[in-house]
Amino acid sequence: MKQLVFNRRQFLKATAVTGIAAAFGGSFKTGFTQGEATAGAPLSETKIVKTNCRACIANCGVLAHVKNGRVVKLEGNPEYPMSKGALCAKGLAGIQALYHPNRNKYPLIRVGKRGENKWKRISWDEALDTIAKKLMETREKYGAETVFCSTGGGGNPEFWSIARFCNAFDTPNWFEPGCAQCYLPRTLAFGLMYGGADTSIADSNCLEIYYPDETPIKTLVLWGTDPSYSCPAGGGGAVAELRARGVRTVAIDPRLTPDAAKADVWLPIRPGTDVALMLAWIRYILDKKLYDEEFVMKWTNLPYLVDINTHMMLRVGDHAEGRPDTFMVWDTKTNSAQPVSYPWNDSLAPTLEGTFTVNGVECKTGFQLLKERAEAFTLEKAAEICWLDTNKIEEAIKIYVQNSPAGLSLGVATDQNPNSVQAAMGAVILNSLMGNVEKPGTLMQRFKPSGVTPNFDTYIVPPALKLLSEEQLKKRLGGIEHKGLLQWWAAQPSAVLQAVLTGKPYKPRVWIERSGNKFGALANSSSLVPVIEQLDFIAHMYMYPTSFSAYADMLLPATEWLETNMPVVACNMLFARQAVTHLWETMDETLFWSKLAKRCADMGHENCKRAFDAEFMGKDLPYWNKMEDLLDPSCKGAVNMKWEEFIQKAPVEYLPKNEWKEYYVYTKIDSKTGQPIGFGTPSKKIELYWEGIIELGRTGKPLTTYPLPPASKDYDPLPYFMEPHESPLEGSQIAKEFPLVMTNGRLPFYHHGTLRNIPWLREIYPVPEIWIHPKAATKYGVSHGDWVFVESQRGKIRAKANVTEGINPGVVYMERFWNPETLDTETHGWQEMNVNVLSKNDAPFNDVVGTYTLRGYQVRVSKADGPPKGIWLKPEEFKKWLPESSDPTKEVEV
Ligand SMILES: Nc1nc2c(c(=O)[nH]1)N[C@H]1C(S)=C(S)[C@@H](COP(=O)(O)OP(=O)(O)OC[C@H]3O[C@@H](n4cnc5c(=O)[nH]c(N)nc54)[C@H](O)[C@@H]3O)O[C@H]1N2
Ligand SMILES: Nc1nc2c(c(=O)[nH]1)N[C@H]1C(S)=C(S)[C@@H](COP(=O)(O)OP(=O)(O)OC[C@H]3O[C@@H](n4cnc5c(=O)[nH]c(N)nc54)[C@H](O)[C@@H]3O)O[C@H]1N2
Ligand code: SF4
Ligand SMILES: [Mo]
Repeated sequence: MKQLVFNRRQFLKATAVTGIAAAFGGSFKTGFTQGEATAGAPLSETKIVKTNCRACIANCGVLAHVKNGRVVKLEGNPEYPMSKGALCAKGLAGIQALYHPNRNKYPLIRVGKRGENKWKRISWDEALDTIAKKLMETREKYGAETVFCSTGGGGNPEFWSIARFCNAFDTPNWFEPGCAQCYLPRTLAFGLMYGGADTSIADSNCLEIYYPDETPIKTLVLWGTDPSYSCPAGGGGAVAELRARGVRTVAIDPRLTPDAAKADVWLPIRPGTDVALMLAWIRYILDKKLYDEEFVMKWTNLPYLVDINTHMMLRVGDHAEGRPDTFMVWDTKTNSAQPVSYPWNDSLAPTLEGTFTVNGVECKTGFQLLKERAEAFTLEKAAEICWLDTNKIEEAIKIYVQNSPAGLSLGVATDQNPNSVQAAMGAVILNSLMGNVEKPGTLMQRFKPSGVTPNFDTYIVPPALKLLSEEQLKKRLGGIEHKGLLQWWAAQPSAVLQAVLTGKPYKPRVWIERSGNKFGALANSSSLVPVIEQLDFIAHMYMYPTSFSAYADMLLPATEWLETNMPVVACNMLFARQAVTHLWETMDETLFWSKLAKRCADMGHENCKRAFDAEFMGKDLPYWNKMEDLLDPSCKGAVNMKWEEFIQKAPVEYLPKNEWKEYYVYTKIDSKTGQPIGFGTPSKKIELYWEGIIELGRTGKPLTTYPLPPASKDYDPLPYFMEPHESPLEGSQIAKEFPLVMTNGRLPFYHHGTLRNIPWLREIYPVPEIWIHPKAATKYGVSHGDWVFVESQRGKIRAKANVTEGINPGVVYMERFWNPETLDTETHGWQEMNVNVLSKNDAPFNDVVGTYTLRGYQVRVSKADGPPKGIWLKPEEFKKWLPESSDPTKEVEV
């Protein structure tokens, strides 16, 4: 019996067949109450509930129209300062997602063989007990580290709840398909080199751009990001508005996105070569002395002297607590090395450039080292490496340097190849060299935080780091080699999968997966199958079955965003994503992890017990049994209200806008020291020569309190360029067989693996298109609209050809895709048109964080005879997925 694609009737039949004809909506306890917002509404009266979308990682404000307890219409909430009343197609699809006939409605346990897809309904009690028992047995027999968990890059923004659970259980192993492939390279570089947020618009940073009437910004460089697709309702709209007001833009992107089409200069770069281009920009700026000399001298660490043998900076003396070390500069007045006291010593005349001998040690300034690093990257060299036009590169740099204030926004593209962290370093450097930091009109800002999170600024769920023991931390798979992962407390997916296959250094055995289709989001999807075969137990929690569900032993139903409660911070305001309704027995993931930890504690697991010990956990919030337990303290901390009161009043300004939007934060005087607070780094300067990365690689500091063994080699304090492992350049063996470079990027209709089952979205974009330049199309015998095969060394899929000049001629582009309509076939929906069948999850990895290759590997394209078997193409086929009526949830508890 095939049951992955359920509708209500089939579900009833299935439960009857397996003898579990339990009363629907009977006394099953879920710990949820029906959406407070609608509970009291008289029948047939339309009520408008303010909530927030989460169909992507933005949180656009929504007005949900509810009639007879059912959501009937969604529109944008104009109060939301980022989207200003706009909603995109994904957000508007919320109703079809919520009432989808194929939702996961109740916990199900596998009956019959794995992959046979026979399921039986169980209660949440039984589900939690079964998982906890399996976890505890595995822990006892093989060690806590043999349990690993994974999550997704968006749904419930509190994805730290997985870290919390793993710390409590004492396993160091959880991962997320984004992480080192998304955001972490940037949060790490911006966090440790600068001490503030990164400049990704899609990640809801760059808060400066949402005030078009106020910002003096003149230039926006969109480097590997396409806000018009990746955050259409918020950041995309803001960028369009700025452009309409005369802000100049440069787009660095292999494909002609709407943002590239409207840019003053479009640089269709070869995927994976961004660091070479960045080094060319740096060289040009240094060579022509276009940088902001005052800022670079006084507020970055580039004038400090570096011992070229140890790569560490020279320091003198000890300093009082709270004050940075004293570094050395080369003083041109005395022609000697001199200590420079923080923040600056006006009696000195330091030089930025040069090589010197200090006490017999050869030293260079950080600036000199950066200059030398960039030396080989002339415009011509960059043009050759990146497949660009020299004049266009120069034109782009000129726009950036001649129109200040400006900002360089770095998107996810550069996170998706092994040169990831170095690109993020390049972005910090390029913003800082021009002094584009904390001024009005620039993107690197530290506006005042909301206080919504008691311990960390961006996490509501406290990660309970102290629960993971030193011994277990050392067992984190990939964690010693790639210590940047410590910033997210995560393991490296490839290392986890390898350990299952090889048993080295130990064999993981149980996988608790709480997100979307891992076959659609992880690289080299086929490599998951032999891994899964080796595992003892797999649970999967999501809103509907995905390809991954076919391989699971237990399926758990997750809430859709219209069923979720969570505070949302937007600029200087706090909004409430509130449950507008609640269907079946879906559960919020945050609650799930907390309840699972509780079960393990009840079974006697000491670490989990401590997680529930208010005295031991202190401010770190011991436990939540319902969402209010978690949300009340957050709302109290931020706006001094309980959740119940907050949802009535939201949105609330947590600070007046002018107080919140604080510029030049680094110049603020610290009352303890009487000195400017500087930047959030050990030296309080922006550390463009990233000395700290050396210590990170050797010990894990400052990201761990337990010193860890060193990585196999030191991390490099300056950005370096690494040619993609599968290179298309002359002499490359692989390019003979696979001549085209594959890359990816967002489309505005889908979020990762989600929404592929939404009828109206599939009508707009039914199948993935492969963008291919007319020259390449002719060469490989492909015409516009043809079905084609796309192959890499790792597999073969199909796609529909979109022949277009809007792509670099040597490059092809595809978006991720899987096919829910073929879930019940032998492909389980992931083998037909999923670009991650082709992508690469083996070495080389990024040294610092372990990034693998999602963009910039080699493929070939050839004509196919037609579409894959069983996929849906026509609007009437998608009708089967139109919303169905829903069972309301009873108010009960687990
Ligand atoms: N080839 C290729 N692969 C990629 C990428 C790429 O560009 N190319 N991108 C990478 C990146 S940047 C990322 S972040 C990862 C993402 O990979 P994953 O996060 O594994 O993606 P999914 O789990 O499919 O989708 C996660 C989405 O599901 C929804 N969701 C998940 N859980 C819940 C929930 O509890 N409630 C609700 N309402 N919704 C939920 C949300 O929309 C969430 O963002 O994929 C990576 N994989
Ligand atoms: N609609 C939609 N919105 C989303 C998501 C989604 O799945 N769908 N996911 C969310 C998530 S988790 C993330 S991380 C953000 C990402 O949002 P963005 O940072 O905007 O990322 P992408 O659109 O994936 O990629 C940006 C651009 O990089 C280009 N590109 C590809 N390869 C290269 C390269 O090697 N170098 C350069 N310079 N450019 C390249 C692509 O063509 C694409 O247009 O989007 C978020 N918003
Ligand atoms: S951009 Fe679209 S999907 Fe993302 S939060 Fe806004 S409306 Fe929802
Ligand atoms: Mo992401």
